[in-house]
Amino acid sequence: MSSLKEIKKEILSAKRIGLSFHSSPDGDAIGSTLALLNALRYLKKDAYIITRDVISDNLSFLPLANEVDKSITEPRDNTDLVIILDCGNVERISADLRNYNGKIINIDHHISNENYGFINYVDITAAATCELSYLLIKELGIDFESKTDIEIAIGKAVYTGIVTDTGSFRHSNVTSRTHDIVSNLIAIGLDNSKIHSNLFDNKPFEKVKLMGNVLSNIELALDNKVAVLQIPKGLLEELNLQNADTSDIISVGLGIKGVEVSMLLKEVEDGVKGSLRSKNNVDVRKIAEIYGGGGHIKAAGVMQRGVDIRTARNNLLDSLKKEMNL
Ligand SMILES: [Mn+2]
Repeated sequence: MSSLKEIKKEILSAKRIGLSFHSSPDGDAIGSTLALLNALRYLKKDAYIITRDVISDNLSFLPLANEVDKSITEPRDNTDLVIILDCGNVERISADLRNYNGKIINIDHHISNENYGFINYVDITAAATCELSYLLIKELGIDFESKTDIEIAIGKAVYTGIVTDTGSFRHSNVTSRTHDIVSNLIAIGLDNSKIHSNLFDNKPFEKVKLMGNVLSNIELALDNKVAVLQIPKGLLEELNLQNADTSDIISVGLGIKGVEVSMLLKEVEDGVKGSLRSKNNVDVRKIAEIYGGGGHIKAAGVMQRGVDIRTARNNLLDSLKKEMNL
């Protein structure tokens, strides 16, 4: 793994820096990127966001979130550095880099990261890429000790990625470093409770209706050890929620007594998107990888193209059956 010092050197010598993240960005992708964007602007660097995505409603409170608006989808002229955060592989980057020949720095915590950068800073012990953004920003000279507005602005973004990628500090990816970083942010005045509320007590009414519908059709499979949740395409259209984040619905399945794996299937234009979460020892990344997906041991995602939702469900259950020795 490269060092943060090397990344600092590249940032300081770059003339124009583009930042991007994984498609359908979550709290960590957005948080780690906006933390760095705020820091770079403060340091008077010419930096901007490249993305094909728009920001989800519950992340729009973050400083500079308005710049995640897909107005720039490929590097602007004279960009000599692109930094990609929280994205394991090139295909998933939310930016069009086909005509870009400059340097790419890859900062991530996914175990499946393909080291596609000129510099790769991949720390799989980080609970969130936001931890790495925080460390890099400290390396850049913002010490998170002086209680300034810029430190709070960056802290909001860092906290957001950490709280969303750790299930509010309940997942096993949390380390003492995770708590150290957050402890420091709270010491300089970060309002953790308010951020949590912005993130989670902010659902559109239709989203709650969607949850009700999906939960009323939940099924248990494989000796009641796997919860299966399905979102047919028509349902999202009916509720006008085509772009909504549905990642929180899956955790309800995992909350059921005796369930070890929760699976959420979402029907999209060209196939079925699957999310998998595991409670104990089942490595769901292995299951996702069988169908070209990836992720972490306890949280993974996979897109199955050209199949209907029933086939996608059966494929994943067949693979889980073998993996779980059932
Ligand atoms: Mn992440």
